[in-house]
Amino acid sequence: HQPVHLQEYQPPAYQVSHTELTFDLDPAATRVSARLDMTRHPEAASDAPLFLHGEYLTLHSLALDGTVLDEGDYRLVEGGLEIARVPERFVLESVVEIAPCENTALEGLYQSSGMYCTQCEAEGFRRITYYPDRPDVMATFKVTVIGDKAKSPVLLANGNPVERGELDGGRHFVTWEDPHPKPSYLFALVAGELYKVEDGFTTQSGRDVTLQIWVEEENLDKTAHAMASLKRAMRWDEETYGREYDLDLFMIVAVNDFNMGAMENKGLNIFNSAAVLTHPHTATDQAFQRVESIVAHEYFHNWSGNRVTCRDWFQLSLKEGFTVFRDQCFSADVNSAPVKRIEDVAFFRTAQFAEDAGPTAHPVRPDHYIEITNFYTLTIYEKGAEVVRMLCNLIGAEAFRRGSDLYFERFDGQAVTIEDFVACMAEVSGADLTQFMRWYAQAGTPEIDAYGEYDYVHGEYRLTLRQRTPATPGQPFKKPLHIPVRLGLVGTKSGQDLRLTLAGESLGTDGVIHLREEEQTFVFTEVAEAPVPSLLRDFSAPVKLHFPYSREELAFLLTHDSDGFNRWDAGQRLAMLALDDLIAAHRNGVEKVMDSRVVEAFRLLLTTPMEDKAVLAEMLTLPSEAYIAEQQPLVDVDAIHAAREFVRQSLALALRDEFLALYEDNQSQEAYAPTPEQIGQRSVKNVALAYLMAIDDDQGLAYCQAQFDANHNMTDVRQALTLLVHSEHNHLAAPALKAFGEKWAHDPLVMDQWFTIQVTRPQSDALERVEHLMQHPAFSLKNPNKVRALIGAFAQNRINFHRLDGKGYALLADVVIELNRLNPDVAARMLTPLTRWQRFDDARQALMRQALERIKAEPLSANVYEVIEKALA
Ligand code: HT7
Ligand code: ZN
Repeated sequence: HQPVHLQEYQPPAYQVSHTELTFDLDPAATRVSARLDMTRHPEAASDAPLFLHGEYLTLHSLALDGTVLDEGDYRLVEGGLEIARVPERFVLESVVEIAPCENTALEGLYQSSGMYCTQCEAEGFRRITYYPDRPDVMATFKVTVIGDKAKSPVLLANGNPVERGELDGGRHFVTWEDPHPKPSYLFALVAGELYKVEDGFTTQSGRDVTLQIWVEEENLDKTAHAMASLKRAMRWDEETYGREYDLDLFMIVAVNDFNMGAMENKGLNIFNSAAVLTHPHTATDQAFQRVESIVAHEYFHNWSGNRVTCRDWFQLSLKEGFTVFRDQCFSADVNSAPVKRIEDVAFFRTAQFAEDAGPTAHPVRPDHYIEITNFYTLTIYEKGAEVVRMLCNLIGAEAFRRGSDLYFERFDGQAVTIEDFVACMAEVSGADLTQFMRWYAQAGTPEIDAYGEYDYVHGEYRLTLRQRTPATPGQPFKKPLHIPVRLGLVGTKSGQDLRLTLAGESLGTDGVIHLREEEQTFVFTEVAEAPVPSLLRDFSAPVKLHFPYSREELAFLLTHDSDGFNRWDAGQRLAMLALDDLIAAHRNGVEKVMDSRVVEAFRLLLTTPMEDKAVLAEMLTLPSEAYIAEQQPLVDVDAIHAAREFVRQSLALALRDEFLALYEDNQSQEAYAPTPEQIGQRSVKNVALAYLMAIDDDQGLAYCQAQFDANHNMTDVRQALTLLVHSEHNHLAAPALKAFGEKWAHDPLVMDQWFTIQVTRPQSDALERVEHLMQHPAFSLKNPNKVRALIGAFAQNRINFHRLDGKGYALLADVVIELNRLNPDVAARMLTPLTRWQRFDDARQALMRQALERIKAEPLSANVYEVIEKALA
């Protein structure tokens, strides 16, 4: 398992200008014939050997310019095939055989519920045929798919269908042409018994595009939301980025077995069924919103990724960070913008910060990797998006749009680098982004220690900011970053944002200061009253900000800050201070006392009308156990759980009537629609119900059971079932679970929810339930959704996964060992919780390391090997 280094990048010695493929499909013996038109790179040596990637292929024949090559003319080497001498221009033909039915890694061509499908990003195409499988080799493709007419009536590939016909032996074929040059990772093929829903979209220039969503027959009624989302995304990209779709046909296919959410193959997006199928009876509001954002994300890749792609995989965030930023802005525009930001940041600060603080920390642009699949991470995606957001805020939205226009125009049809993208932004804005580039190179979460002083005599507010980025593996020393800090000064008397004057320049009432040095003091003049600073508004940079706020100041910001995000954050900080005290009390065996300031802050929230109910729901939600753990120097799993439960119950006891009223006021009999208004109403109602269930309130319990029985929509049913199963009312939970399981036994996506609800319960039998459910006929280790729903969800059940007898760790290790054989990508991802062992007490550290060592002793895939090596380094 050797690492690849960014520094060693070399352009390909040979390009492919046109690729023709014929697939003769068979589960155990698919024949792939390839014809590649190849040309030597002008700068490559005339004796440069030709290397083609290839893995898990059985070679049948190879011919160069029509002459069959025998075994002396080429060499089969590790990871591919080499031909020592080739002409400047030539045609290479090959025939190989592959076995899709044996492919449990779900990379390359595989079978899912009887259909054939492909996943080629990042390096899956080399499992299909011999090819220069790298993103800087771009070709036009013509693909013929031959299949059994009865079993595979539908045969799809990228681009437009140009020919179809019947063949002997009950077989048929369809030929597809994709006129846009593309790298091999965007190739796709699907074949099977599929049914389509069709719609249309007229582009801004008046071209008609046919839109198709292909699914299994029983899912035809679950496509409407994805189709509506697709049309919204197409319009948004035209209006916001001036980007128009470029083929006559856009297809989405839903498959049940898929390693990630979806894949942006040119004209033929392949989706995990969980990321496309929705129905009010089977999918929650959260799932509806996830589908909308993933459909948009994949569609946006058509420009940010497909038309302009990555030179090499170190540049992955070029397409992923930018596209996540684009999908975040889209979701904010079509839903509640503040809630979208709060949700994204809450997730980011929990999960990406943890990644940045662990042994697998890496920069947004890593400089080496062993297995690129391990680098589809929160850092590449989400931190990459935060970096693009900072760029946008630094140069302004208008310049950012000019920069993106320039980028798409200048690099259309090319494979480029992050520098190319940033250079466009610098060119249109005149900004010096040299220091900013460090965001791409330095791993770790920067921390800012801030303090402020108000000088009554001179009317000045002095704000000092000091930045440091902790050491991460391979990067002991960090340089100062260019950090944009958006801020306001909220007057303590007026409760209003004060005018900001810095070095004689007016910044309005909501400005951005630029922290570039290790330490800088910003002196605001003409400050008429003592302020409370509202810092890092809208989370203007992906950093940890420490400011010695008093609880009174936080309560003040919670009600007075004009920035919605920081109002929410003030509430989270206030709750965190109370939680810190309670964690200490639990550890020291001291009686826990609830902070009345938190209760009063919640009372105010509950009694002040708030228009955006989804925001209210967020504000009433306590920091998660995972987030609280992130804030602790040493994670005390039990103390965190006990402290959070204590706060939940104290709030529910003190504000029982208010929560009851909130629940009752937000009941609705309207027909389900995933609108921001309805989602907000359901969120707030279900948050209230959770508080009532935390204290065993009779009325709350009755409402919970009634909500389950009413069976109005999956959001409400799932919440009611979860609250019952996570309560001590087994006599109510057991029949509800049974009824739900029987009713939805035929629907894999609902069964995923059924699994998750059971293994996330806080009671001590959660692990035994996992063991039991792993034997359930609906569970399979070969299906990534099932693995995530059962094993992944259990690993998030912190008090049970981190049991002191080590059984949680042992169970995960057993699963990873099994998955390492079946699906290395998913195996490596499942390992993540064990890699964070340094954060726990000695006893747990020893048990977690023991589990890691046991995995290490196995013959490992590159994916698992790389993660284990880092975790145990
Ligand atoms: N660009 C897509 C990446 C992806 C992927 C990567 C590795 C293994 C399986 C995969 N499936 C999809 C997803 C996206 O960011 O849109
Ligand atoms: Zn993506």
